[in-house]
This record gives sequence, C-alpha cells and structure tokens, in this order.
Amino acid sequence: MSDKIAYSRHGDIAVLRIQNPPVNALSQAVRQGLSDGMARAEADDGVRAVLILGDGRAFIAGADITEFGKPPMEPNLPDLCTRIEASPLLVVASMHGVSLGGGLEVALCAHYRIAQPSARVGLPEVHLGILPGAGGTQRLPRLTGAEKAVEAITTGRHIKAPEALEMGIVDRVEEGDPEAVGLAYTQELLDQNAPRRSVSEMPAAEGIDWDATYDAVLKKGRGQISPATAVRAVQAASELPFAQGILRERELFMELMNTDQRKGMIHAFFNERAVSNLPELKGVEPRALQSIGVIGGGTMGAGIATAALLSGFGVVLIEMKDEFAATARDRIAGNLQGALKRGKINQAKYDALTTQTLTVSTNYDSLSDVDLVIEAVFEDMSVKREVFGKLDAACKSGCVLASNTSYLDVNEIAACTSRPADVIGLHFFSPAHVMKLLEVVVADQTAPDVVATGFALGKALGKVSVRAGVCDGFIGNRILATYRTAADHMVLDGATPYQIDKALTDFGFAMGPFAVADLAGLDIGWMTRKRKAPDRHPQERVPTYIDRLCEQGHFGQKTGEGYYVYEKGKRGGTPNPKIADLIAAEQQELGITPRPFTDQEIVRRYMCAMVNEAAKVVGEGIARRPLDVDMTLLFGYGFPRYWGGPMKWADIQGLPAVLADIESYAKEDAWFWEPAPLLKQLASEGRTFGDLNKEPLK
Ligand code: ZOZ
Ligand code: NAD
Repeated sequence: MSDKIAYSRHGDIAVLRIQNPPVNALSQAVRQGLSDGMARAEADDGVRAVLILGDGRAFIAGADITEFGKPPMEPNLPDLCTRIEASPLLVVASMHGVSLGGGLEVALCAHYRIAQPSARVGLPEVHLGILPGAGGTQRLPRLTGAEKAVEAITTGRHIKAPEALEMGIVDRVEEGDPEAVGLAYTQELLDQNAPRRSVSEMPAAEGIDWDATYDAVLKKGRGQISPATAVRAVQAASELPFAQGILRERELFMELMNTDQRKGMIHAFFNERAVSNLPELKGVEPRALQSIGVIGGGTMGAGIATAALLSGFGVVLIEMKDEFAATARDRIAGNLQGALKRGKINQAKYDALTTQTLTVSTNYDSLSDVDLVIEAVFEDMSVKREVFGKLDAACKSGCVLASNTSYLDVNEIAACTSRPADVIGLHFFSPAHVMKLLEVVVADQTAPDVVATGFALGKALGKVSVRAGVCDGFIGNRILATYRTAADHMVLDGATPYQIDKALTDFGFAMGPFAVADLAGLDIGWMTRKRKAPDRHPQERVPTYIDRLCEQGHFGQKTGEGYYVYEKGKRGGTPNPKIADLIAAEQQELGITPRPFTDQEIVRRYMCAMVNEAAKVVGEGIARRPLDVDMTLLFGYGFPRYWGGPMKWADIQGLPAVLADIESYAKEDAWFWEPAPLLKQLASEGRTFGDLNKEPLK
C-alpha cells in the first residue's frame, strides 16, 4: 500500500490516515493509497466501517494542483470518489483543518461526516479557473439545496464547521482528537445500525431560475468564466439523474481545464507564494521587529500605521506639527473604525490600539526604541534628505530605515545617512491597510538581513511582497507610466477615454486608466508632466489637453470633475462633455486626423506596451523574474487575476506575435515602441517568460 496512507484497525473500524504533508493534497499516491485502503478494509475480516482522516494540519486541501496540465494518472479522483461511496462498508470522514475542493468531494462520498469546530470546508475550484470535477457540483446541492450550493461553489468561500452543519454539509461538529471523535462517532453509528447513506442517491435539489443566476454570476465575475460555468453544472444536478449529471460536470470541467484562464489562475496561485521566496535570503535571519516608527501621517503614513497596528506592532508616528499629529491620529482612528465595523477587531481592541499601542508625536526622540521606521512624507528629495538625517541621529543602531517613496532614488536617500546598509525602500499602495502589494526596494548597499526584514514585515502585515531594484517608479509605477502613455497616445489618435476605459474593464481590469486617474487626482500627473518637461525627449508624445482642465482647478473625483463628472451621493461618474472639445482642439493643433480604434486594438496596444516595458524591467534586473512583475500588477494595479499577469498573458499570446505587434506599432512611433531586448531574445530563441521564472537571468 502507498506510504501516504496509514492503515490501522480499531475493533470493527478500519482507519485510513492520509499522510501527505503539508496539506494532504490528493496526489496520485494518495488516491492510489485510499483506493487500496478501501479494498484492504473490505477484505479485512470483521471490518464493518472505514474512518477516513488526515494527518497534520488538514483533512485534505484538494487535488494536487501541481498535477494539473500533466497527463492524468490513475486512479482518477472521480472514480476514487465513486468507489468510496459505493463501498459496502459504512464510511465516515472525520474532518479537521481544511477540506477543500477534491478534499470535500472525498468527504461528500463518505456516508457520514464529523468535523472539528475549527474546521473549514469549501469548493474553491473557481479560483483556479475550474469547477469541482469529482462530483462536488452534483452532491453538494443534494445536501444544501441549489441556491446555497451555487453560492458556495461560485464564491469558493471557506465555510466554517458550524455553518457547514447548519447547511447540512456535515452531520456533527465535535471538539477533540479527530481520530478519537471520529472513532466514537463511527462506533455510535454502527451501534445504531445506521444505514449507509450515499449523497448521490438523495433527491435532486429543486430548480431555481438558472438563466438569471448564470447571468448574475457571469456579470459579477468581470470576465472570469469558471463561476458561471459552475452554475450550469449545479443546474445539471437538479435537472438530470445523478449519473448523467456527473457526465455533464466532467464535460464542463474539461472545458475549463483547457482554458487560458485556468492556466492564468494556477500561475497566480503558485506565484503568489513563490514571489516572496528569494533564494538569496535562504538562511538569512531577519532583524527582530516589535515596534515601528512612521514618519508622516498623511494618506500613506496613516494607512501604514493602521496596517502595523492591526498586525500587532507598536507604532510611533511622527508629524510636523501638533495639529497635523491630531489629524493623523483621527485618520488612523477612522481606519480602525472600519476594521471595528467589519468585525476584524472588537471595541476593547480598538480602544487599546488607539490609546496604548499608538503613540503620535512631533519629536523624533520618540523613535529611539523602534526597530524599523517607514518614512511617508512629501515626495520631495530635499524633505526626504532632511528626514533621513534626523532618523540617522534619533534611531538606535540596527534600526531599519525605510522609505515609502514612489519614484525617488533610494540610493540617494541612503546616502543621507551614516548607515546606508540599513536603508531600504518599502513601497506600499494606497490604501496601505487594504492593498496587498508591498514592493521591497533593494538599494545598492542594503544589507541582506535588512531585505529579509522587509519581507518579514510584509508577511506579518499579510502583504504579497515583491523584490524590486532602484529605478524611476520601481517595478509597478514604471510599467504603469508606460501603458498609461499608450492609452494617452490612443486618445490623441482618435479613441475616447471612455472607450478605452470600457475596453479595459471588459478585458478584466478593475478600472480603466482614466477612471483611475480621476481617483488618484489629476494634479499628480499634471505636476509630473511639468517636472519632466525640461528633459523630455523630442520624440515623446505627451497630450496636454487635460492640463486645461487642471488649470481650471478640476482634479478628478476630489473636485467632482475630471475625465468624468461626479455627482454627490452617486457612485461612479459620467463622461465629462468638456473632454471631447479639449481633445479635438489638441488634435487640430497637432494636425492629427482622428481614426477609429476597435476595442481589440485598444487592449492589444495597452497590453503590448505593458509587456514591452515589463520585459525591460526584467532585462535590467529591476525585477528578478517575470513572475515578480506578474504579482506586482495583480496585487497593486487591478490586473485581472485570471490572466495570471502581463508576462503570463504574453506567454499565452506567444512572444513572437507580441513582438510582431510591437514592431508594427514602432513603424508609427519608433521611440515609444522600441522593442525590449529581452523580448527579442526570448522570441528568437523560442523561449517564454515562464522559462525565466524557472531559470532567472544571471
Ligand atoms: O494552500 C491553501 C489553499 O487554499 N490551497 C488550495 C486549495 C484548493 O484550491 N483546493 C482545490 C484544489 S482543486 C480540486 O480539488 C479540483 C477537483 O475537484 C479535482 C477534480 C479532478 C477531476 C479529474 C478528472 C479526470 C490552504 C488553505 C490549503 C493552506 O493555506 P496556508 O496558508 O496554510 O499554506 P500555503 O498556502 O502556504 O500552502 C502550503 C504549501 O502547500 C501547497 N499547496 C496548497 N494546496 C495545494 C498545494 N499543493 C498542491 N495542491 C494543493 N491543492 C502550497 O503551494 C504550499 O507549498 P510551498 O511549497 O509554497 O510550501
Ligand atoms: P500626504 O501629503 O498625504 O502626507 C504627507 C504627510 O507627511 C503630511 O501629513 C505631512 O504633514 C507629513 N510631513 C511632511 N514633512 C514631514 C516631516 N519632515 N516630518 C514629519 N511629517 C512630515 O502624502 P502621501 O500621499 O501620504 O505620500 C507620502 C509618501 O508616500 C510620498 O513619498 C508618496 O510618493 C508615497 N506614496 C504615495 C502613494 C499614494 O497613493 N498617495 C502611494 C505610494 C507611495
């Protein structure tokens, strides 16, 4: 028998204990072991029941995702599930930790289920671009009814044991050792002569309005197809006999398995974890972190302080004046109120955080004891210099000195101190207590244990941390500047900002670039354009029509007018009628005859600009691996997860095709569309960005 399953006998009960750390994924060896274990129990004289449970931290976390996309290996999971359910013995599952995907599907094939109160169950397959393919869409609705099954399967959420009990997914919730409570429950069932109870033989769930449900789920998915496809599978469970329903589930499962979205989402799953795993940091101990200093209590400083407080750090925040300090305190309290409302913390915790754990001061001496400081003052090198000089004087030796700068040179900032090895960039995204991305910007002299500390902080704050090198905008903002420029060029040439926003949200972005600009504030771009004007390359095309709006004091959402007009109390905006005239005037001035763009061309140009700049960022070593770019865009810039990221998108399109488009665009504007050397190299060698993830550039 497979060494992944331990077989033991307890009176009339055979126990199959799954031993496949870390999460008991259903690898081929586990499937084979379970199948063999069932056969052994059935042949074992006197055995009347089988108890299935997991060793370690979970019952079963699901199918082994590393096997996806590879040739299937027997026994397949659906057959194993059928085999378990059909056993003449009474089968019981004792669940602890998570039972997800195929793991819950195995449990649903047991005749009874008992779970620890802390256990969680769910069918999260839609997040991997697939649907439950081992009977989950057919069995779950027979227990919960169609509506609840649709909700559980299309959201893929984790359901806590008490709720699972209420929903009928488990039969009993009991605290204790999973084997001990499982054995007692099984014995009780045997003593009562409880019948074998196959979910597949239970009556089908009553139907709901399937088309309306499908449409609603499709709309909510913003282009992601797996949740809506899963609705059709649940529909089959209510409309077809079980055996046919299973075939329909398999058909839909295979359809999704062959999609690019499945590839993109599994790429996201693994690389969300791989991104913070730096080979160079193996064995490097991070410095101890208990208390954190934050300089500046504006938008970012207050958000960073909130994130740190919610993760258990003591926080000392420094502002310039008492009145600014009071405002900063209010901002943080407001953020924490949000956490209180959402049930993330209780009132006592809120009181403790705001009155004890947070110190707000105007005196840098209050920082003498902190382990790490994050500076979030104005984006101005002279202010940063002054602040880092003060930090150098006030902070204890070994304290990590970090800057949240968006664009400025971290080497120059480090040079203002006597300890450049302790200086690092920690680039958070707004709102800092919500957004998952953290760019850890490593400067020339940053010490390895300071880098490790940056990653340790990111982990403690629940962030996805990405290593970035020093350049204007690091990974994310540098790439953003380029694809945003591609959108600006298309406006000059004839596409409207509204068509562009719509084409890109249809592609799956959370927002289009012009709606984002309104949200961030048009003044930021206006100032940047003014700042960069003196050094501008003569071939650079920079539209200035929007500056006319800024000159009139319109900066987007915060002033009620930008690319869109915003009315108080209404969500979102409507196109600003002034924009078309401003664009037309600039086109006339530049002698441009506007031309139509298809949505497809808009997406292609936008994505090609993004990929080309990203390839430069990787080629220059600012990002070490393409996956670092993918995770940056996914977690900081609203890139649709189901495409996996821009580099994964490019691999799926084929690099030669992406390069060919860039070269054709370069015929109109050779300066902007200059192909990245790395892209040319990979395309000519028949390699992909994915290959570089496995073997990064030296
Ligand atoms: O890891 C968290 C999690 O959510 N895992 C994914 C759970 C999931 O999505 N399960 C559904 C899988 S799909 C499925 O089951 C499809 C299906 O119906 C099959 C139908 C077949 C039909 C065939 C037709 C012919 C979890 C909550 C479990 C744990 O979170 P933690 O934060 O505690 O730990 P992580 O996430 O760091 O994970 C620890 C290590 O385990 C790896 N891993 C997790 N789930 C895995 C898995 N590896 C393979 N398969 C899985 N399902 C994870 O990558 C990590 O690895 P390292 O190397 O980074 O440590
Ligand atoms: P902000 O203007 O909202 O806040 C800056 C705060 O710093 C103000 O409250 C100001 O009083 C305080 N301050 C200025 N000089 C100070 C000093 N010498 N000592 C103490 N406090 C001082 O700015 P913000 O949007 O929070 O940005 C702060 C930094 O974060 C900038 O470097 C910015 O580029 C970066 N950043 C901003 C965003 C964003 O979306 N806003 C995102 C990432 C990074």
